[in-house]
Amino acid sequence: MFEQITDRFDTIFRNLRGLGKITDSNIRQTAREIRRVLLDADVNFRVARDFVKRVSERAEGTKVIKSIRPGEQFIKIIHEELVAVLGPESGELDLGSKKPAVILLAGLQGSGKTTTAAKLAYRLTQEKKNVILVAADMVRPAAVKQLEILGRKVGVDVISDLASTPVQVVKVSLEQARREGRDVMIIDSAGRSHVDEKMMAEIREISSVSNPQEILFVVDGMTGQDAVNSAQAFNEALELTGIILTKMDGDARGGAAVSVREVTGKPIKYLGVSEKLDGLEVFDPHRIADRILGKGDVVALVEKAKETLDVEAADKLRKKIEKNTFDLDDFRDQLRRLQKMGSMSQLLGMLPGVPRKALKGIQMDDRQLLWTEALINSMTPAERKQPQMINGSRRKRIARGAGRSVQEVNQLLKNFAMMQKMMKSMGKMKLPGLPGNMPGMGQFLGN
Ligand SMILES: Nc1nc2c(ncn2[C@@H]2O[C@H](COP(=O)(O)OP(=O)(O)OP(=O)(O)O)[C@@H](O)[C@H]2O)c(=O)[nH]1
Ligand SMILES: [Mg+2]
Repeated sequence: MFEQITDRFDTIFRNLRGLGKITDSNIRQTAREIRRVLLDADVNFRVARDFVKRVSERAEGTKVIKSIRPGEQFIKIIHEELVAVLGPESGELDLGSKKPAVILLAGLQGSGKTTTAAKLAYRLTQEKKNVILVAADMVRPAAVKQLEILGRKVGVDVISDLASTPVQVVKVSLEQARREGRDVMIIDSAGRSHVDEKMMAEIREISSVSNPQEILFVVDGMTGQDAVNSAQAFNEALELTGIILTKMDGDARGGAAVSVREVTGKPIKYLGVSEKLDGLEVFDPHRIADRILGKGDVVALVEKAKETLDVEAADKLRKKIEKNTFDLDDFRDQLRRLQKMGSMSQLLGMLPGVPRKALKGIQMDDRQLLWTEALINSMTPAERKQPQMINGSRRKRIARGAGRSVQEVNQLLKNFAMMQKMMKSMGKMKLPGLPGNMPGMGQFLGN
C-alpha cells in the first residue's frame, strides 16, 4: 500500500533535508514536486492543489524561523497537512445508545460490501457485541449464500429471505433483532451504481425503514479517482456517516485515501487490507500519513529533539567544540540528553537514511547509555576534565565503582579520544547550526 507515493516522497524529503535555508525558489520547486506526486497517485486535482497551497503558505511563514533545521520544518508541515487532509478523526464506529445499532453498507458492485459486513461483524463480536447480519441483496441469490457462509465463519447469525424484498427483509430483521436483544445489526446491500435511480431509491428506503446509526460507503481503494467520484455521488444520495476503503492491500496508489475525506467531508473509518475476515484496519490519519510519507520518521525526531534540546546548552556545547574543550563532563550531559530523547534503538529508527531492514538484526542495548554514564560518574572531577591522567589503577577503581569491567573503561576512553579528535577538526569548521545530538555518539555507544 502506498509504495509508489512513499518512494517519491522519500526523494522529495531527501532533497529537503539538506536545505540550509527555505527560500521562495525551493518552496516553489518542492510544491511542484509534491503536486506531481499527488496527481500521479490519483489524488483528486482540487485536493492536490489545495494541499500544495497550504503547505507552501506555511513554509513561507517559516522562512524566518531559525531554531531548527529548515528542511525538517518543511517536512513537518507536509506531515501535518497530510494528517489534516486524512483526518482529523480516526475511525471506529459510533454505535450510539439504541439497540440494535444499525449499520448499513452501501456501494458499487464488487466493492467489498459483503466481505466487509462479515469483517465488521467479526470485529464487533471480538468486542463482545451481540451481532446479527442481514442479507438485503436479492439481486443475486449467490450473494445471500455468500453472506451465510461468511456469517458461519465468524459465528454470526444471518437473516435472509430470498422470497422477500430487501426493504421487507430489513423491516422484519429489525423486529427480530430487537426481540433477540442484539447490540448491532449489519445490513449488507446489493451493489448499485449511483446513476441507477431505482436502485438508489431502494437504498434510501432501506435506510429510512432501518434508521441506521452508521451508513458506510464501501469503496474499492484501487479505483483511485473513481472511488472519489462515486463516494461523492453516494454522499449526495444518502446521509453517509463514513467510508470504508477496501483492497488497500493491493497496489492502491493512495489517491482515494488522500482525497475521499476532503471531497466528501466524511471520515474514512476503516481500511480493508486483505480478503481474510480479520483484514480490516481502523483508519488512523496519523498512522496513514506516516506510512505515506514513510521511511525514517524525521518529523518525530524533530519534535523530540526540539523538546529536549535547550538552545542555550547547545550553544555552549558548540563553543566547547570550537574551542576544543569538550570533556567527559560534557559527554555525560550529552548522554543524559540522549536518554531523555528516548531509547537509542527508537532514535536510530527515526533517523533518515537508516533503513528499517538494517535495524532488524541489531539489538541496541539501551542500558549501554546507563552503563557509560555510570562509568563517568565513577570518575573524579579531575579525571573527567583530563582523561589522559586515567592510568591503570584509576581504570580499575573506576570500573569497580561502576560495577563494570576494566575493558569497558578502556573502550570508553579510547572512543572518547577518537571523538575528541573528530571534534577538533569539526571545531575548525565553525559549526553553523545547533548540533542536535552529538555526532559520533552512535559510534561511541554501538561497540
Ligand atoms: N484483497 C482484498 N480483497 C477484498 C477486500 N475486500 C473484498 N475483497 C474481495 O473483493 C471481491 C468482492 O467482494 P464482495 O465482498 O463480494 O463485494 P460486494 O461489494 O459484496 O460485491 P456485490 O455484492 O457483488 O456488489 C471478493 O473476491 C473479496 O474477497 C480487501 O480488503 N482486500
Ligand atoms: Mg455483496
